[in-house]
Amino acid sequence: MDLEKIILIYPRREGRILGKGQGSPYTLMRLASLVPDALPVEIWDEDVAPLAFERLGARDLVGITSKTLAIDRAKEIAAAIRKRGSTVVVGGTHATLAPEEVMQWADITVVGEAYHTWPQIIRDVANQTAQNVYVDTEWTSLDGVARLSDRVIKMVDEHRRYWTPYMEITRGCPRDCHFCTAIRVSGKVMRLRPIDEVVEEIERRRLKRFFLTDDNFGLNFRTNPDYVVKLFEALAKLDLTGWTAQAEMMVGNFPELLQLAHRAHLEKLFIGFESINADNRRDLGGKSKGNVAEYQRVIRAIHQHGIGVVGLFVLGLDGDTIQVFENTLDFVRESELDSVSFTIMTPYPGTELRREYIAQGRLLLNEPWSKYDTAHVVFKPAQMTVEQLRRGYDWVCRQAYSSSSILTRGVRALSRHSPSQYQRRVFSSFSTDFGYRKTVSYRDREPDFRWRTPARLNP
Ligand code: B12
Ligand code: SF4
Repeated sequence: MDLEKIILIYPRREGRILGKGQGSPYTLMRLASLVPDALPVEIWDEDVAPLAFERLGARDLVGITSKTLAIDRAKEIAAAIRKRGSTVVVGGTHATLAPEEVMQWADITVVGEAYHTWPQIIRDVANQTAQNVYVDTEWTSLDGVARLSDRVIKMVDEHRRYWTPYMEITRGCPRDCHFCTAIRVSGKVMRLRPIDEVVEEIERRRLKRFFLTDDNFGLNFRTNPDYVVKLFEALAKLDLTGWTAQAEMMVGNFPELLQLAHRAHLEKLFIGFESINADNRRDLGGKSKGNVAEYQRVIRAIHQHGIGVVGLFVLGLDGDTIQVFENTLDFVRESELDSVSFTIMTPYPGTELRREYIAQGRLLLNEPWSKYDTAHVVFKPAQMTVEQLRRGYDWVCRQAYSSSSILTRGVRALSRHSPSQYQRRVFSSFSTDFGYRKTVSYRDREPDFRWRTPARLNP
């Protein structure tokens, strides 16, 4: 069969923010770049525009990317597409973690990275020899893999249509936190993209700012310092406004690298402190130990080099009682964090955590996948009721994301820069907190959630 076109779909979640999509569809841009030049390819991002099902026919191949929280929408989209006779391929996080579920409604299910299987699928569908499942969990080298093509860069037009461009420099994480899905999607081997390819991509995409998709970029400070030095030297030469990355707190122990990072235009590090409660030590995967004095030291050490710190905290771990909410908020207020994110512990499919909850009879079995957005409780906490965790989380978010709290943190973050930098930094000083506030506000749809009404912590 001669394929007519390939469509790649990102199912709706956030919608647009002030007319633009939140972040560029980087996953789909990489996959679209693997489509042979002779075949037309399009990216349909449902957050940015409604899906044009009427344009699909029997000779089209449609790929859908999947996160757990959007999988029900992906399923609806697949059904609509199959009615038009097109072939549906589903890959990404949820397809990798729960392939047996996705196989029930997709023509083809893709497990793992598709850098090698996706081109194979295109060939097999054209030859009518496609299988139901393709698995790629070899975690092969990233050298020269899925370089963004010019036609894809032009088609996506990310500067005009999106607020945040994404970029991958390293992939994987050798730690094995029992709640983490990222390692099951990106592998446990840390892989590094060649620095000349990274620089070439930044220049060709004309990026000034970007958010790294790397799950634990900071770990490279310890495991691959030579690579990090060379990367920072190369980035320092570029005309960048600033970039952000995820890291664990031990980056605070590498002052020379932080100094170089600042020169390389690193603007903010998202640090997984995870919990201020030392009773959770066992669950924190060895990277943070609930030692708040150490957290404060690390925040100061990073700030000293002119780099901002976004603190990431998880609530509802087994050591948490209702006291954790006030204690976390107190820590956030006392620390000089630039922005904060709170998530509720979430037992994603494929994780050790989920297996534990199931074995202990603690998983709430009737919750839909859409509630796996880290802002809903989908399990029974060990030392609280479901309702207490829910209300406590609401309360922390309402306090921390009130307009005055966001303003205080944003102004403080801005004041760390020289006045000549204010104009450049004003957007990023406030955007992270507002982004998180928007994520939490999905809860607005629930009748008893109000931004301004104080919640009772102890119902
Ligand atoms: C960047 C990122 C984001 C960005 C979004 C980027 C975007 N436009 O999609 C932001 C910061 C907005 C974000 C938000 C959230 N994220 Co996020 N995010 C990531 C991260 C770090 C990297 C993803 C990425 O772009 N990787 C680079 C690209 C090139 O690789 P890839 O996406 O893995 O795609 C490859 C394969 O999966 C496969 N593939 C993917 N799709 C398809 C489709 C087809 C057809 C095929 C053939 C193959 C295929 O091929 C690709 C090439 O190898 C992942 C962690 C991870 N390692 O996956 C978490 C991750 C996906 N996020 C996660 C979560 C939980 C969230 C949030 C709920 C967090 C929160 N509390 O706000 C929100 C949800 C927002 C939403 N709308 O879905 C979880 C998902 C868990 C799950 N089971 O669904 C992950 C796995 C991290 C984690 N905590 O474990 N996220
Ligand atoms: S350190 Fe982060 S990316 Fe690595 S396994 Fe733990 S949670 Fe996952």
